[in-house]
Amino acid sequence: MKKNLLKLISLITTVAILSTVAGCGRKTITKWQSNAGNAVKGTISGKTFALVGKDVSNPYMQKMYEGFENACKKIGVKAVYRGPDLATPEKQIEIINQLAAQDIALIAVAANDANALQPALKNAMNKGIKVISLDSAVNKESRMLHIQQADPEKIGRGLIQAAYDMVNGNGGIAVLSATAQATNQNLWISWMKKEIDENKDKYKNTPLVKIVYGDDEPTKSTSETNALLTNPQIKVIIAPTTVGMLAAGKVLQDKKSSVKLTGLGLPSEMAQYIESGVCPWMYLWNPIDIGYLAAYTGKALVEGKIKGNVGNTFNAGDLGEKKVTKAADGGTEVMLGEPFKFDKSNIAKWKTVY
Ligand code: RAM
Repeated sequence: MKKNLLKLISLITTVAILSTVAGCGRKTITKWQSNAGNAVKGTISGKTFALVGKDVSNPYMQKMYEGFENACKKIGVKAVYRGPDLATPEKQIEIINQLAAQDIALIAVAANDANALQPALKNAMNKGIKVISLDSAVNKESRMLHIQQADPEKIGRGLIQAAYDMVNGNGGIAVLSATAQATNQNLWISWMKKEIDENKDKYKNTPLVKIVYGDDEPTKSTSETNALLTNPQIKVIIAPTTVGMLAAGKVLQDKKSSVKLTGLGLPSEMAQYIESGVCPWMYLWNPIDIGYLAAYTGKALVEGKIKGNVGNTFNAGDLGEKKVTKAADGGTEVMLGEPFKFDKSNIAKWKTVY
C-alpha cells in the first residue's frame, strides 16, 4: 500500500515537472512531441543538413559550423561540414555535386563566387534539396534565401568612418580583403566607396588608395600587408575579413608600425592587438549565431513552414522569431542583427566567447 502510494506520488511529480518544462521557455522538439504531432516525425528527424564553408581551415567558418551543429542537435538532424582547402568556387562546385547525389535535406553555403555555383545549386534544388547561402551570398536564382549577418550598408560605411576617425581625417586608406570574388567582402567594399563618393568633402584627405586581396590565407594576407606598408600614403588598413585582420595585426605589431588597423575580426584572435592599440576598434557579430540561424531556417524550409518568401516568419530556437525580408539583390534574406563594436572597454569580456 505504502509502496503504491510512493509510486503514485512519484508519477504525479514527474507529470508536474514535465508540464512545467513544457509550459515555460522555448519550444524543444522531443520524441513524444514528434509522435503526437504531425509534421516532425518522418519529415525532419534523422535527416542530414550540410554546411559548405568558404574553406575548411578558416576559424570563422569553423565557429559558424559550431552553431550550425549545435542547432542541428536540438532539431534532431545530422550535421555535416564540408569545404575546400582553398577559398575557390571550383572545389565548392565539386562538393555541392557530391552532396546533391546523397540523401541531404539542406545545403547552406558560404559562397566563394556569387554566380559560379548556380548550376550545381539549381541541380540540388531540382532534387528537392533546400538551398540557402550564409555569410557570403550566391545570386538570387541559386538560393531560397540568404542568411545576412548584418546590414551591409552599415558595415561598409561604418568601416570607412572608423578608418577616418583613426587618422583624424588625414591619411590614405587601404583595404585588405579576402578573395576578389567574395560576395560579402565585395558588397561591403562597394558601400565603403559609396560612403566616400557621397561625402567627398569630408574624405578629401582620406582617399581609398588601394584594395588588395589576401584570399583568406594567412601567408598571402601577411605578404599583402607588408606590401601595403611600403606605400607611405597609407595610414590605416581596413580588413573586412577575420583572416586578414589577424595577419595584418601581427605584421603591424611586429614592425611597431604607426599604421592603424580596423575591420571585422574575431575578438578571440584580435584581443592582443586591441589591447596594444594596433587596432583601436573593430566590428563583428556572433559567427556561431549565423550557423545556428541557418540550421533553424533550414528546419523551417524542410518542414514546409516557409518558402523563403518576403513576410515568412519562423521560430529560430534561442534566436526567437525571425522574418524573411527583401534583400538588396532582389532575392530574400533573414538578418541576424547589428554589427557589434569591440574596443579596449569590452574586448576582455568577449575574447573568450568567440
Ligand atoms: C572571414 C571570411 C568571412 C567573413 C569574415 C568576417 O573569415 O571571409 O566570409 O564574414 O571574415
